[in-house]
Amino acid sequence: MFTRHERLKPSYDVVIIGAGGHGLAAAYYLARDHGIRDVAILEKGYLGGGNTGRNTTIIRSNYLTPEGVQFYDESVRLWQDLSQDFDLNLFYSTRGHFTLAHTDAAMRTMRWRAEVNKHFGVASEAVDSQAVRAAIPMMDMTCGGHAPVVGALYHAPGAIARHDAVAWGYGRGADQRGAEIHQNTEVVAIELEDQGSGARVAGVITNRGRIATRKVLCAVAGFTPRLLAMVGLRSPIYIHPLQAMVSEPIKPWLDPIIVSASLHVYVSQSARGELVMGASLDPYELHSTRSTLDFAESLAAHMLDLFPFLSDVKVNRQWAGLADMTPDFAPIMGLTPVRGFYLDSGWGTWGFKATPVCGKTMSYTVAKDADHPLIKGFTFDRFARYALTAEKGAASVGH
Ligand code: FAD
Ligand code: PYC
Repeated sequence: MFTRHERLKPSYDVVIIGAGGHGLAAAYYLARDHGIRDVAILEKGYLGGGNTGRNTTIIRSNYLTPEGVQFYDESVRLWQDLSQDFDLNLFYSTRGHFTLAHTDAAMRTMRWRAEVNKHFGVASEAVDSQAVRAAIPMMDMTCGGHAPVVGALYHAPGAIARHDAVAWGYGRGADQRGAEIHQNTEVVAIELEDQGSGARVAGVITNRGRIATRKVLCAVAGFTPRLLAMVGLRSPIYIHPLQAMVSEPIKPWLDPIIVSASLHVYVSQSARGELVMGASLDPYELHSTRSTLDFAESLAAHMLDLFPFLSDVKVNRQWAGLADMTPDFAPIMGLTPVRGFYLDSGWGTWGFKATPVCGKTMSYTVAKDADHPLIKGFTFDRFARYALTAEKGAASVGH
């Protein structure tokens, strides 16, 4: 699907570090919307091999803050046309998304989210337990007797898509428009110069040689702290593993996406029939993608609280990714104190759904050297200003 480039050029207008969905989408829109084609996307492993190829593909815009709701809503809009834009089937499938409430306090947060969502034209509503029972008749509404469902936040636009295909679609589209994708190419240092007006980017050093450039977009998710250290910046990002697993394929029976923060479990059924399941972050900082038996056991137990009839279903695969967590559960995007160094990070457990809107807004930001209006709530300097964008109440599960 992509041109193989044997050599790196000595310079590019823009270097993008990371060929995950975000880096590739930025390259695609830089070429398509801004006419910037002299772009190299450098990937230390293989295209889509980071969190883009490890996530559980939930797409939704039922966030809590006005900044979040508007941003993710724009992404959901962009998702609708992507298969046609790429001429590639992304298996985008609108399912509806239930966030279960097991307590009155949780129900209050659901109502709060529903009201903010509706204010911005996003289809979310708080529903009672009868509505949940009618929509998901196979669920044990008592959850094994220890966490009865009292209601839910229902978000009709909730969707899933094929994650690998998203990376391939953006990668192929960027490649066809002139951008170069270089796999097995690791950025090991970033060169800065300072001619009296503060540090600015001069180039990058890779395991295949030096590249001169004035603009670097860093889209490396779980590797962000290492890249920030290369330009002398610190952020409040901590890396935690996030694990997931899938069952063997079974006949389609689960249409909506189900999330229970109290039980630390979420599940959807893929087009292949696999149950795609996940839970909270591992509760310790760790740069590792190893899976654990503890995770599989506790997730399976919570799945059986919701759906006891699944007890004979086998687990097929388990894996983990590196989640770049911020204190307010919102991303860090845009300009930084180093001129020419742009950041798309802090995507933690929630960045897959944002892939299209990140590509759009970061390409604008790099092309114009000015933050896109939609990312104003997510800038690097918000921590210094104590102006956080508190999204924790809308995180998918207990993370
Ligand atoms: P990545 O896809 O991780 O790409 C970054 C790339 O940078 C990697 O390929 C890496 O190899 C490369 N790189 C790193 N350092 C260097 C270097 N020095 N030089 C060159 N290349 C480098 N989000 C949702 O919205 N919905 C979900 O349901 C969901 N589920 C998730 C489930 C799991 C188990 C995990 C782990 C995450 C989940 N997420 C979800 C979060 C989502 O996967 C990420 O936020 C998103 O994929 C980030 O995309 P990215 O392109 O920024 O990063
Ligand atoms: O952001 O909806 C989400 C999500 C679900 C699982 C991990 N992240």
